[in-house]
Amino acid sequence: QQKLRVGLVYGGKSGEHEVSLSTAFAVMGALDYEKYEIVPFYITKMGEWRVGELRSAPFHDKAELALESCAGRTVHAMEILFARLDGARGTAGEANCGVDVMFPLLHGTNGEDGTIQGLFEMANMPYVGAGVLASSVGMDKAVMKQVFAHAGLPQCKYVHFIRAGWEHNQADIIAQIENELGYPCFVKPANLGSSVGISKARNYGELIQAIEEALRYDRKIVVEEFVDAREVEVSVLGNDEAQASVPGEIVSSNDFYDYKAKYIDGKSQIVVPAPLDEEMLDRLRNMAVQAYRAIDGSGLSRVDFFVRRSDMRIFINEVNTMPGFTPFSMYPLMWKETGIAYSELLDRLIQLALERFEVKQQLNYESV
Ligand code: G1L
Repeated sequence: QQKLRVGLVYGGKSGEHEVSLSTAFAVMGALDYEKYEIVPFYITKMGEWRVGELRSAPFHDKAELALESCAGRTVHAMEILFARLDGARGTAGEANCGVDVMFPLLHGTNGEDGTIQGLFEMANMPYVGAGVLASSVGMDKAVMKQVFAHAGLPQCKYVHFIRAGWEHNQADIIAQIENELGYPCFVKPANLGSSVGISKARNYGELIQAIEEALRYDRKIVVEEFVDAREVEVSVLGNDEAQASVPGEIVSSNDFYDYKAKYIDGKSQIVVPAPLDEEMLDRLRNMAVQAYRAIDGSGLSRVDFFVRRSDMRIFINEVNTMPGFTPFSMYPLMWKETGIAYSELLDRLIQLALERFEVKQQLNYESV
């Protein structure tokens, strides 16, 4: 029985380089080496790809992920394209070391997601997680909100515009924000890749400042109404018949009393299941799958909601196709509580990648 070769791609130019390394180390440590071999692909902060040797065990030390000894063996991202076009099993001598499935653990370069997925599509390689469309929709808050609206999912009020609109109609945009949203409101770059550039505006002066600041990070801006709410999240796993996990809640330490919670940082805790009644939990799970379908998700996504304190109304916030993914992150913890342990989650994700690829190959053959 030949082992499946998994290409772990990590690092990258983004601000989450270090997070990506910790995640890759955790994933590498949890894979079943009876079933898999791995090929590490490290993308340096400069955007250079270093390809490691085929391995049948994890690295002992996280520092080895940098593939220093392979520094001479670098490939251009585009070389990945030459590997699998014939559909045959590759060999270790090829640019991609003959991997069977790619497992990307990073945001697309410059935070424009869907890009690395596009590279794998062009190379005709199976890959774990969301496809091109879901990845890019999930990266653009403005487009994502329009998709949610079309699917009839409740969300908080918002206004969106691009830099050119701001330059020409500043007064109209401000009037729209003040009339429809009021203060305080949140100003965010539409591109979710950048966690920077987000601010809360309490008045006209702060709003102008917040928009100018956000425009430094993106040409598209989203302004959201303030909702005094609890933050509840759901993990979704699957392709066309996706399943939702038990919902979890992020509780800031001020609200935290005696739940059996998992520590995230000094300020917040994860509580799974979220302390809500069964009916609410059911509605959240259903809405999570609806949102997943609306963005055409595959593989996995974490779907984030607000539950308004005053009336317990649910608002969808966002779908994250590349959620935090260490064993202590929300996404795997919610599955653990639902009955799927971390290693099994990795097996399922790899299986889903292969299934999606097979279905698409079938379509391609039939159209020839
Ligand atoms: F490949 C998956 F499974 F789709 C996947 C890809 C990326 C899951 C989770 C992530 N997350 C990350 O890569 C990150 C949050 C560590 C970004 Cl740096």
